Amino acid sequence: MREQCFMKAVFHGVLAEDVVFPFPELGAEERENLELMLDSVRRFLATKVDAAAIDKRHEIGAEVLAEAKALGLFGLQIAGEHGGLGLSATAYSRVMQEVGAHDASLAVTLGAHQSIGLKAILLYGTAEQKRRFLPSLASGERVAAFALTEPVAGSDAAAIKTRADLAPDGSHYVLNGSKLWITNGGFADVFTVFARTSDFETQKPKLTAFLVERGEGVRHGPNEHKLGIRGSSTTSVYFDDVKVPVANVVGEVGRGFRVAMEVLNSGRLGLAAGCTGSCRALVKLAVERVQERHAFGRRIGEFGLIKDKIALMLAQTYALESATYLTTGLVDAGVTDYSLESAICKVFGSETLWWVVNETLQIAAGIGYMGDYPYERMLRDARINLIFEGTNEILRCFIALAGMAGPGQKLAEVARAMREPIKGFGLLRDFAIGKARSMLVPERLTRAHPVLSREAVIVEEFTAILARHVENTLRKHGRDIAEMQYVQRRVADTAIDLYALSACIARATRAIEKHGEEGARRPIEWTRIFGALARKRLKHNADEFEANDDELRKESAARAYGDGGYVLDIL
Ligand code: MYA
Repeated sequence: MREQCFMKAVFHGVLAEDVVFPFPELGAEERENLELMLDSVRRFLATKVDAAAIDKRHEIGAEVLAEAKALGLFGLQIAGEHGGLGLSATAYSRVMQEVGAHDASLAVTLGAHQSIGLKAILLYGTAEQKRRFLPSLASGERVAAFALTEPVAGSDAAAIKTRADLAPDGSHYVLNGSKLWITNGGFADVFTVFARTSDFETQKPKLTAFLVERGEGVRHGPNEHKLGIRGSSTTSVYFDDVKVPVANVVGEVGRGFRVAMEVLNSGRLGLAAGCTGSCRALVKLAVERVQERHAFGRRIGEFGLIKDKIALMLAQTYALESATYLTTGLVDAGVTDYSLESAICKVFGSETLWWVVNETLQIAAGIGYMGDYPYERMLRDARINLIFEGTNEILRCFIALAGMAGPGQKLAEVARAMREPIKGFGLLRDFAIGKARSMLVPERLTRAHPVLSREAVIVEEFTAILARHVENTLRKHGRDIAEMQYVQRRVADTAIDLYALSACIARATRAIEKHGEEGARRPIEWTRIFGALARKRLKHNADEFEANDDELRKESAARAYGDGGYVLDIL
């Protein structure tokens, strides 16, 4: 098992290229099984799932859900011994991609059930819990939901108020509290609930994860009226003196926050896969539209500005697909820490989809805005991805701070060693050698195909720049970096581009090695287009590390809080 992943090393200025090269591939048998599975999923989606009707009726419908269950779609990653299909992270994501391409409401329902709802049982459940819960969840006889968010705890997940008090005889907990915006809340039978089990009054309490079965004391509110994913059920869920057996604690008592984070790490990958599917479906719609629509005596696809949109959509979708499946490949290879990569995939996936859906609607122009066509529904459906499973803002902070934690620790150790130079001699020597080496021999992506050398240089150059800025910032500001969100955003955006471009290069390299340059024309082209886009953003962020108007913007916002909004007028 490999512990550390690619991006944490990047923050130290190190390109651990053996982690991303060769780009992961499914084995022949798994690939064959997956193709068979995808055939039946596609048939089911095409013949039974009417996305427009689901959106209008605000429900998926019992018949569709029953068929999805019969196909095994509720137990994709649950092991065969518990009645599931036992798919790898890659195969699971590939199926979610297919569903996401067809209908977001169904993708979200399936994702809430197994990407996050029952995931804690897979990751932390005891053998007894797996036996007790998984078979009925795999068949879809019971549906799961993930209950973390509360009225006062959204991004600040640790601030939840729901509490679980251990009964005096120690046999069960008594659960009280309310959860907000719970996907599948209207019909779920099993909830993974996060509650305080001690430190009831503190800001950062110890949380515990519980498996709570619907029964006495469990109620849900009405379905929320939503902008998109209208066929999915989103409700409040209330727990009033619910008796939860001690045997239903998942993971250790007091370690629930870690359980929630690990579940979300894997959930965010499922979301990125769904976004990949939607992007692919939108590119198809756009390509069809530009070839059938005529203006000024020509197909609109012949115009340069339309071609530009299509080319950028292709390149961004390729980058998203590459980053997503690089990460699922790492998970399947046994990498245990992929928290940065999955957060990157979630942010990059949701923003790529939002951009692609907007451009596709723009290409469709008038009809894009009308309710009789799929574009506006897909736009509404796509919007939530920037918000749930961690808002993109909080995830940018997470990417930056979690990435900088390693270099921060190292600098602290060096500072300690400098105070005790004799004891810390070894550490200081290694640090000095590492510094000298990184200045003389910059890190290289030696395994990138030479055809992609320009793109590889972008990764090399900006990895060094990122590491330098991280170190300088940490030296100058130390722990205060926790409050410096402008810097965090730049660091996170740099990390996102570096990861996505590395994934493109690794995948295109594999394609060239297998099919030759001519056979790999698309991956090469899209890597180049994405590389050029990424370079502009990376350069912009690097420049802004040096000079920016952060303070001016902060002051302007603070003044508006006093003013109560925009106060100027032309009158
Ligand atoms: S579910 C609700 C989603 N909610 C969130 O995602 C909450 C976001 N907030 C957070 O993630 C945390 O509160 C943050 C930490 C990150 C802000 N992996 O001191 P800390 C460790 C591993 O930073 P805080 C929903 O929306 C950290 O290292 N560890 O904590 C579903 C530290 O460890 P240590 C992690 O300041 C909707 C400790 O935790 C991670 O309180 C349905 C404390 O950290 C991590 N990631 O805030 C979706 N993070 O103490 C269905 C932190 O050892 C979707 N730590 O140093 C289905 C898809 C469909 C697709 C459709 C497509 C069309």
